[in-house]
Amino acid sequence: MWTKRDYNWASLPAGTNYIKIEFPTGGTLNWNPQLSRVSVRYTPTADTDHLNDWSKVTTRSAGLAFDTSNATALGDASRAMRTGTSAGTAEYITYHRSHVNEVQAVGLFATDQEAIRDFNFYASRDGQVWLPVRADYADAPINGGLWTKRTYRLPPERIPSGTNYVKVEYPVGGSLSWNPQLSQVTITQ
Ligand SMILES: [Ca+2]
Repeated sequence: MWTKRDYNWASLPAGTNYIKIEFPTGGTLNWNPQLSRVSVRYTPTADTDHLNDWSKVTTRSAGLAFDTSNATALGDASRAMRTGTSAGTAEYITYHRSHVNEVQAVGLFATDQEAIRDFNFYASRDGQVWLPVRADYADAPINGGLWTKRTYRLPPERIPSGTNYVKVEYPVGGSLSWNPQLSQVTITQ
């Protein structure tokens, strides 16, 4: 006659990276007790940068600024935009987050003014070597249909394992420095 005992911990302290299971000491039988199975469940945590300031951004290029005008029309109090329309080096922001699992980003496009030129997304293990990651997206009209809100998603299966850095790159060129605008970025770890 044996007894099967299921142990459960509802939650562990935040930031826990190691778990130790200790066997009892002493007793009369070295083969008792026996550890049958261990499972660890991990709940991803998501953090959103609303682009109200640069506090959540790790690095950024020089030619970016916030646009806080037309907050009601665009449904967002602050967005990050380019300050010029150079067709040369692309403007960008990067985030350093360990073990990135998923990324979502919202871009706002003045589609009554010019066609959408997409943001580009990159993943990196070390912040040096960047790999492009193709994003899915869904569009919704805003500002009475004059603008388009494009929600990008980089699904977990497309993000290389061990990704610790994410780069969001603006399109180059175009006719309007303030188009497109980056509304928010959510990184799930
Ligand atoms: Ca925002």
